[in-house]
Amino acid sequence: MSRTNAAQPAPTDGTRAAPPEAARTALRICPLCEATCGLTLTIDGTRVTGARGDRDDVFSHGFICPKGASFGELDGDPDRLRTPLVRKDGELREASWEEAFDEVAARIRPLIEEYGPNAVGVVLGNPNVHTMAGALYPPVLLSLLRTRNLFTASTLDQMPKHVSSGLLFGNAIAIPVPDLDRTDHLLLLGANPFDSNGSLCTAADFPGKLKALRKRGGTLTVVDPRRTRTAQLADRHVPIRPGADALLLAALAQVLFEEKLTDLGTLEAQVEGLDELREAIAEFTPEAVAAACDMDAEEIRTIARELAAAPTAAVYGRVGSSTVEFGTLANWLVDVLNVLTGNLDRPGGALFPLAATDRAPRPAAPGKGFALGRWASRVSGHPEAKGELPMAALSEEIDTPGEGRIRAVISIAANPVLSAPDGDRLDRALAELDFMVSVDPYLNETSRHADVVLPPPPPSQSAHFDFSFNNFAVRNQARYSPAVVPLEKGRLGECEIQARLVLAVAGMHGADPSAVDDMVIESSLAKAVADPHSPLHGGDPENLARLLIGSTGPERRLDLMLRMGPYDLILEDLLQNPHGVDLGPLQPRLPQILKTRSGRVELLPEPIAGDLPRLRRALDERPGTPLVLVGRRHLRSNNSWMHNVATLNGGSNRCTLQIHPTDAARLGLEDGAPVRIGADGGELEAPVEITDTVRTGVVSLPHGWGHDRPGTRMSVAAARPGVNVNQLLDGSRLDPLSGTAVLNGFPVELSPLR
Ligand SMILES: Nc1nc2c(c(=O)[nH]1)N[C@H]1C(S)=C(S)[C@@H](COP(=O)(O)OP(=O)(O)OC[C@H]3O[C@@H](n4cnc5c(=O)[nH]c(N)nc54)[C@H](O)[C@@H]3O)O[C@H]1N2
Ligand SMILES: Nc1nc2c(c(=O)[nH]1)N[C@H]1C(S)=C(S)[C@@H](COP(=O)(O)OP(=O)(O)OC[C@H]3O[C@@H](n4cnc5c(=O)[nH]c(N)nc54)[C@H](O)[C@@H]3O)O[C@H]1N2
Ligand code: SF4
Ligand SMILES: [Mo]
Repeated sequence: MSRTNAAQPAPTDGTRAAPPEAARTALRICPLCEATCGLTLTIDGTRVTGARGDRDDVFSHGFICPKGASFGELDGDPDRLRTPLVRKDGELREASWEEAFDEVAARIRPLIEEYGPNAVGVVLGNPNVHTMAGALYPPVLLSLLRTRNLFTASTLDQMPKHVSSGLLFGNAIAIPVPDLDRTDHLLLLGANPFDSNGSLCTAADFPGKLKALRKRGGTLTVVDPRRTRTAQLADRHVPIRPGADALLLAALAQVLFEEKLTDLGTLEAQVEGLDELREAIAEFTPEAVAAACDMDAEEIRTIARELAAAPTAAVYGRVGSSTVEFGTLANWLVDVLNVLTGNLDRPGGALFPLAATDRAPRPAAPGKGFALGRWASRVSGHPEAKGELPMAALSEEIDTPGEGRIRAVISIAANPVLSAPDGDRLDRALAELDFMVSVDPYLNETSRHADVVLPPPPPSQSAHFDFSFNNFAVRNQARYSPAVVPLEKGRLGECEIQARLVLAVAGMHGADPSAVDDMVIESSLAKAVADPHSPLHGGDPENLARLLIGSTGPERRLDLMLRMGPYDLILEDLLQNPHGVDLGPLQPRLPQILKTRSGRVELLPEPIAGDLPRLRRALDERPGTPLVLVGRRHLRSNNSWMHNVATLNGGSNRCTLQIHPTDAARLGLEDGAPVRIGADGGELEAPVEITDTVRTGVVSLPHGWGHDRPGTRMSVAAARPGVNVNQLLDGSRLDPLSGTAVLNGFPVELSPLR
């Protein structure tokens, strides 16, 4: 075994890394996508010079992808900010941490005091689920600040799944994942794990698991308007018309009822609303949906029969069935099909993981259910979902005058100028704010508007634990990586940055940042000792607090969560097992996980029933324009922020408009020539890429590009900027129940450019 970081002494700066020395290796979980692979890094002094898959990792067994392999370049990117920036006389200048936090406190407190907490918009981006800081501090910030103006990447992504789980299970974070290692049949919609490495289904080497499924005689059906690398592996590829997944899924459920193929097994006693469901979807017959899906009715019947006939099966939908007009309905129907075939909560089907930092199990009991729309956005009246408002409505909440307007923004790990609809409007809106602070390693399209930029250190200098993704992993396990390189002089760890930000915003500027961790530990312990189902029940909070191990506040919080958790683990176990602790295959968790009022799975919740008429209307609608646009991901990218690494940017990772040869010929478009793309929100120009991997009637442009704005500091990205696909949207197309932006399947018009 190579020398591991865990065995090294803890230096005073709170990391467990050894001081700089000659080349060595250290283990680090990769934070670059949801697969959470264990990496073995080669480190020369304080520089990461190489990365390979850790063969002994209990979860990833050596898997690595090109992004993980570029860990060193990404970590050492010279464009990463090293010191805070504070705006003086209109210009961002380097400043000390003291100056930066003084400025935050001095600028944001008066706004809160004068206009109330809703004057502050909190914007949380995707990397918060990839850092310890992002899991541990934003919840504290939000509970102290109490703003209703929370916007996160979820409403550009998976909010439909949260809403559907909230309604079905009473628990918005209870998300079943396909049991990839054991299933006999996978029906996968709108996901391309060959390039994304999987999402809301944390599985290192997802492609390998799909190959293994087929090798053991299982079958794979992929529903995607593009013939992706995932689709190429499938036994059946269905190039559906974008946006029509909910119709297809409803028809599959209808066939199961009509042909008496439903078989709920042990779920029978745990669900309610079966008859109402049958009734509600009766008119979505294969014949009725076929034209809208652009499929044969007979093929739909076959897919339903295959699903029912498989000994075990899982239905799984992701981004392409989520960021669409009927996103919540599609996500609901995914789990409805898992229920109707008896596959929910059984091995080989779709199961609920149990993370080491989850609460210890307790007896099933009726819960409070899930409420939607407890408040609404000020301008358009969008209902909140899971405490959030649609990211697509952020700009109007800033730039529409009137009481309750957002005057300050706290942005943590977010780049909505590129990732959300109508970046130009948001760009202008952010420039109008009274105050903005960004926690971001880069000066990019969004952070360039901040008055204060607080840059976290690169991942090598940060400890890692997957508080989020272990909840969605196909196998229960726990792994912890201490920082592998000591914090560079003059830097603050991201946990400390976010803790200090919490204090500055909450009116406690200047207090010791450990006060935030102590506060959380104290209140968690008070709850735990009073909770008869907690392993800490009846203990003495002060003694328990003293027992906690860990050289930093975040480590002590992790230790506490493990102690309150289901597996009898403490931090020491993770430190002693640097390749991770395997906690076994997923197990059934119903009915314990349910928090519905009925204590059952509620198959036809009222908000869903209320949205079905909209789906019925779609049966008769035909697309007004011949072309709709969908996105795509590239293996060597990650949303908007990895285009600054030269080894990842280039080759086939390009911002081109993919179009089928038939459509290209009809429109007189030539491969490589520029084309003008027009839609609701604006116009763009991009080079044409003719390929029959997209179906006819569909074009594809990737997101995260458009790095041509002034005032950014990302030199590699700026040299190959691409265009921002989200400029085609004006922010008005949303899935109404979840507030999620429609980023896939919207109409566009093309015209050749000479
Ligand atoms: N058209 C279209 N748009 C999309 C999508 C799509 O498929 N099509 N996908 C959507 C999806 S799924 C998502 S999740 C969103 C993502 O939307 P965002 O979260 O807004 O975008 P990212 O590009 O992930 O930007 C993350 C930001 O975090 C910063 N960052 C990186 N590492 C760290 C770190 O360790 N700490 C901190 N504090 N900051 C860090 C980066 O510099 C960057 O500014 O985009 C959405 N937008
Ligand atoms: N390499 C790389 N990996 C990533 C990311 C990245 O940017 N690059 N981003 C990370 C993030 S934030 C996320 S959320 C995950 C997302 O991971 P996935 O959900 O796997 O996302 P995509 O690769 O965008 O796959 C979505 C697929 O849906 C298809 N699609 C579009 N519209 C429709 C439709 O109406 N119906 C159906 N059935 N399909 C449709 C698209 O053609 C596309 O192939 O990936 C993560 N991993
Ligand atoms: S698959 Fe994801 S987690 Fe694994 S090495 Fe690649 S980027 Fe990192
Ligand atoms: Mo995402």
